[in-house]
Order: sequence, then C-alpha cells, then structure tokens
Amino acid sequence: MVGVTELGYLGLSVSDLDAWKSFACGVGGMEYVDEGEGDRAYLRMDKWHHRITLHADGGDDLAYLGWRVAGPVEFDEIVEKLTVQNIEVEIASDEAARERRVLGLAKLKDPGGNPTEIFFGPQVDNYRPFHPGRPMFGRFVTGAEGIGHCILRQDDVAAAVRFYQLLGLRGSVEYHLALPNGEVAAPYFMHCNDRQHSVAFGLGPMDKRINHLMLEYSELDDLGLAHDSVREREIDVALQLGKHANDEALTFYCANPSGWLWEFGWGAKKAGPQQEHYLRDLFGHGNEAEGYGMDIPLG
Ligand code: MBD
Ligand code: FE
Repeated sequence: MVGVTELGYLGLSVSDLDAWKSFACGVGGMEYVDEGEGDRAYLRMDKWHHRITLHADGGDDLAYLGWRVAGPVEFDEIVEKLTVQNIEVEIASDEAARERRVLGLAKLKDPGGNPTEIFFGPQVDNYRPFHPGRPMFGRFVTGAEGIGHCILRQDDVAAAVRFYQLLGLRGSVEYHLALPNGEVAAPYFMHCNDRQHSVAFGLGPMDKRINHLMLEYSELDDLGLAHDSVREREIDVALQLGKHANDEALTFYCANPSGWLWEFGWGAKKAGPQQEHYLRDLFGHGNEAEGYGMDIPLG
C-alpha cells in the first residue's frame, strides 16, 4: 500500500525572524537562508534547499507540515486513496509547488485541522555543502528519517489515528502516564520509516497546533553545545535532560521564540517491528518551566 516516506518539511508562522535566526542557528546550528523575499526565510539542516520555512506573519504557531511520497505514481495513488475516503484534497498549482521547492504538491487538513501537505521531488542543493549556523561536531540526523518528529493538537485521537494510518503511518499508545489528578495519559506515537516516531498526539488540550518539534544530532557533543547555550541564554527549559523510554533518545525541551517547544535530541533508536508501552522514561526529563503543555510526569 502506498504511504508517506518521511516528515519532510515544516512551515512555521513566526513574528520575529531575527530572534528565530539567533535561536535556530546560534543555538541549534541550522543554516539561515534569506533569498530576499521579505516575508520569509529558510532554515537548512542538510542538502535540501530547506527543511523549515519561517513565514513572518505573526502567527507563532505551526503553519503546515509536509509529508513526502516517493514520486509521481505514489503521489497520484495517495491522492486517490484519500479522495475515496471523502477527505478533501486540493492539488496545488505548479506555482504553489515551486513556492515549496517541490515537483508535486497537494494540500489537505488532518482531523485536528492542522494544514497538511503531501509532496514529492524536493529541491536538493547538493552542490552547496550544509553550513551550520554555529560550529557543529556532526550533523542533523535527517536523510530517510526526515526532519524529526512533532506532537500535534488533536481533539479526536481516534480520528487522528485513522487519518495517519491512511497516510501510511503505524504505531500505538506507547505510554500510560499516571497524572496527579488520578487520570492516565496515553499518548499515541506513529512512524513511517526508521525514525521511531514522526508524529505523536494525545497529551490533552493544547493552545497551539504544535507542542514540539524534535531534531536529532548525530553527535552527543552537539546536544551538549545546544544545552550550554540554552542555559547561557536563560531560555525556558520545560523538560530537563533525560532519556525517553520509547526511542531511548537523550533529549531536553526548551522554548523557541514563538513560545512552543523544540526538543533537541541525540541517540534515538530505530522503529521496531512490534509495539511496546511504558510507564515512565529511563531517567531525567524532570519538569522545569511550566505552561508549555509538557507538565507531565515522564521522569
Ligand atoms: C517523545 O519524543 C516525547 O516527546 C514524549 C512526550 C514521550 C516520548 C518520546
Ligand atoms: Fe518528542
């Protein structure tokens, strides 16, 4: 069955491009690309033209997610599959596809109302080496595993699971977390390639469409540099350094300039063939700054 192959790109609505440049590049190590368009700038993480577009429209939230399919045949197949399920899919114009630097583009919404795009054929500028915004020991883990993962707002988790299964993702609830109020949180994680999860949801109501984006470094020391500079700049840390039970990644979560979280990580294990669930993380991930939708007992 046709399915998406990776979470390929994100569009973010932001209000302060300079603050984003300083955070994503100075702290995170991304490359800033300004092509003089005025209302937007790009963040590069590898040889793709970009992985993130920053739209300076003041939204301070997720603008859209881009899911990749292999090529034109798979693109037509997945559009057909979604249409048969009565999901409204708009095939974008050539001009709109060019704007995203892809060959083919379709636009739809997930059940949470999150603007979702399906594309094939990203522009890869392999003549231009990736040039990190601050010295890096290694690189971002992207390639076949895509940009990283994110947690999205979904009011109806069952509907979200059905939708992402239709896109070709697999997964399950991976944690049962006992909350202080006696309830049990049961977040749902889904994958479409070797990355242990590309999308997750089910952590309760959220103010924004997105809770966090996770990015993975190939070298532990780059996570250390990011952590040092977050602490140096006194950026809010919502979850302290710790190791997740599901992907066993060492990560921490800090606020980005739009007031939602970036999870910087290293050492994630690959998706396995069978599902497991956990009651807590391995260590760390203590709660620190509150109000970012991560006030959950993981540690
Ligand atoms: C993750 O990446 C995550 O964000 C949470 C909340 C739990 C496990 C892995
Ligand atoms: Fe995460």
